[in-house]
Amino acid sequence: MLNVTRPSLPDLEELIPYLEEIWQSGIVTNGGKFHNELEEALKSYLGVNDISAFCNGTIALLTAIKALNISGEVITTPFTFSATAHALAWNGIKPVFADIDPTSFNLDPTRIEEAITDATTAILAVHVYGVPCDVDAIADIASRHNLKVIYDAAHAFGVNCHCGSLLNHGDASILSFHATKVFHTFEGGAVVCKSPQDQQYLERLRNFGIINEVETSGIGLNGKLNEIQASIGLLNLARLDEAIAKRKSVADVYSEGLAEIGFVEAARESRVIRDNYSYYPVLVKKNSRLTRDEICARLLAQNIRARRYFYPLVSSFDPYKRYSNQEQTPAAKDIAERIICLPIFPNMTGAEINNVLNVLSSCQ
Ligand code: T4K
Repeated sequence: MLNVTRPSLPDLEELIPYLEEIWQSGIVTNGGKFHNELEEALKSYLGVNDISAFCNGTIALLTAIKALNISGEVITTPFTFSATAHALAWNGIKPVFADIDPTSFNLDPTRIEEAITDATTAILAVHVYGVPCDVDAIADIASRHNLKVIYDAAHAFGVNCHCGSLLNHGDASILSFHATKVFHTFEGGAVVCKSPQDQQYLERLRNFGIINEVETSGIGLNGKLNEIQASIGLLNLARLDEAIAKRKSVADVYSEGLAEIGFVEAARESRVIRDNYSYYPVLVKKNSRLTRDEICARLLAQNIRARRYFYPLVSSFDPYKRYSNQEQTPAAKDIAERIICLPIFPNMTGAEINNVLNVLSSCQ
């Protein structure tokens, strides 16, 4: 089966020395040597002042929301993975879904502004597929309405926008290091905060709120990344540029092939200065002979499991549907009904890419 992604794994022999050292030291978690080395390496790779590693992206987001003391209502996108809205709801916050821009697939700033009420305290925007949100417009809205901004940058590892690392925008950005991501630690995540005080408080919350053996402050949780995850991260980071270059080659072949196939359009956007090629989304045109689901079924019949990220919209899920309505976000509804994410990963072979293109071509 050709899945939407396949994780890059370091050579097993490279991992052995890390495991030996972990076994010898007996320190397997709670801020061990490799954990600290990974945080340092990530700071310099990503071009950020500080970063805190987490056990996964969802817990990273949950903790960032808590650290920033966000409450009430938060404006977010329905076109995302469920974790984005769930992290708000777990914090007792109401996610308010605003519509997206049909070219970037990210929150449309004008729709954000319309959704602001007296209860709004923050904007939680997602850089979907690693394409940067309109960070300047969002910063402007936030400062005029005194709102915090969190970016769910789960897809945006290593992405640069017009002014350097995308992660330097907003009060905090969160990353996912899940196995399906460009950079991974099997499971993992991280948070970059703008303010050093927020970063410090976040790190305390990551470890139950513990200050010292006798003092705890803040309702913390266990968000720590362990030493084996950190070792995988260090090994993957060393090969990341190579992996991203391979992803780019796959994307280039797709783009060339898709130019000949009329019923889909490549869905990429121009604000990216340095892309990570984490996903390869295509949109099925409205006048296409086959529906998106019929095309996915044809691909599956040839053992190609493309994915409909992000269909259905999160706003239609059980916890949210009682107060949200897909008709209020027509652009998101339309994109969710026409999107297909094609398989893309560093070691995808030419034959695998051609297979995908051939099936798509036969759907014309
Ligand atoms: N915010 C956003 C915007 C996100 O997209 C995500 C996660 C988060 C927050 C939360 O971050 P984490 O807490 O996950 O760190 C996958 C991922 O599990 C999820 O991390 C990701 N977004 C989401 C978009 O995709 P599924 O349910 O589609 O995963 P699954 O198991 O179907 O995997 C996809 C394909 O990958 C499989 O067909 C096979 C392949 N695969 C997967 C795994 C786990 C492998 O080849 N090896 C593997 O180990 O959610």
